[in-house]
Amino acid sequence: MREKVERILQQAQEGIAAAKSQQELESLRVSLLGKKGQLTALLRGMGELDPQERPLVGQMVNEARGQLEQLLKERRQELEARELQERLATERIDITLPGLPFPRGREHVLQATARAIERIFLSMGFSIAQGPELEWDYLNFEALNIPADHPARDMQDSFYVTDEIVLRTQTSPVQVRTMQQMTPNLPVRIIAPGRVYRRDDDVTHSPVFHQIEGLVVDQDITMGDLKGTLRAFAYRMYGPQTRIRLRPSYFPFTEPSAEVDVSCTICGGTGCRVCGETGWLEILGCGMVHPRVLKNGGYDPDRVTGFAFGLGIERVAMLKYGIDDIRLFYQNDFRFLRQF
Ligand code: 2NM
Repeated sequence: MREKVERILQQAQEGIAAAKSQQELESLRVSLLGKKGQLTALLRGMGELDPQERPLVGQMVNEARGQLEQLLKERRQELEARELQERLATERIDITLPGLPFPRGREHVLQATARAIERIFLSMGFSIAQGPELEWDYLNFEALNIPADHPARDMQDSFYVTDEIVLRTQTSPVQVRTMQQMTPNLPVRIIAPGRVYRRDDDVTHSPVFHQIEGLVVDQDITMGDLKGTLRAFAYRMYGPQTRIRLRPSYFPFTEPSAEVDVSCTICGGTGCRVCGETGWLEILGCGMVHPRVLKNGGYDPDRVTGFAFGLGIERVAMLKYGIDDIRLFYQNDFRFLRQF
């Protein structure tokens, strides 16, 4: 019996010393001291012994249990300490490393372009007018002398919400609203910046884009006032070397109408890829406000005249920076936006 106990002790000591993990140590403990363990089996078998031997054997087994428990405890502490050392070595955090960079936001190139344009007209005495993006069909088309059979009024070209309401296709309805509110006061001198919507989608056209339109109404306003104002704008926007030219054009809401070119801001007028070798860039449309539009705004076309103009903010930015795809403005790719 003593030999049995000593053999178990001997093997257990070797096993415990060789255990490489707490898991391994635990299964060793169960196989020795657990319900079905070797030492437990010895205690169970005591019933078959001579009654006189029982106390002695019992004492022996209990001593062995105590020794094993002590050995297991010591080995577990060793393993715990070693595992902690390993984790401290491998999971070390270098608190002196720099943090992850977080890109700082900045003004969007379209917002910056709009503000640059607004600043110039504000300095010339214009005020900023605003209006709704969902607009009455009447104010968006009818009041601007755009007839019912005009292609712009087709469902194919505009976003209709109901029979009477449309997502504005230009900011000019804001100017009609302003005239209606101001009449009969003079002068009217406003710009209307904002979002507009058209059924169009390719590299130079977006279904949502941004416009700034201007309107001046007063006694004796002439085409000379229009040309001088736009020249001053081009000079301030693109520099004092900039020239402008007006080409006859057509808009339903102005008569006469013109398209305005500026000398190419990239090559200065000698011809390049951006201006298509012409030396000129078309930047806006303009004209003398049609008498019917003045009338719809509440003014008497026999007493006052006016000029108006409109430009696309995306177009201005694309020409300024040589951007060839309008969709880049809306994708919010910081690699693109950070360049401006
Ligand atoms: C343009 C071109 C020409 C324009 C006209 C008006 C209004 F309301 F006064 F009649 N606002 N803007 C206008 C004139 C817009 O955009 C290319």
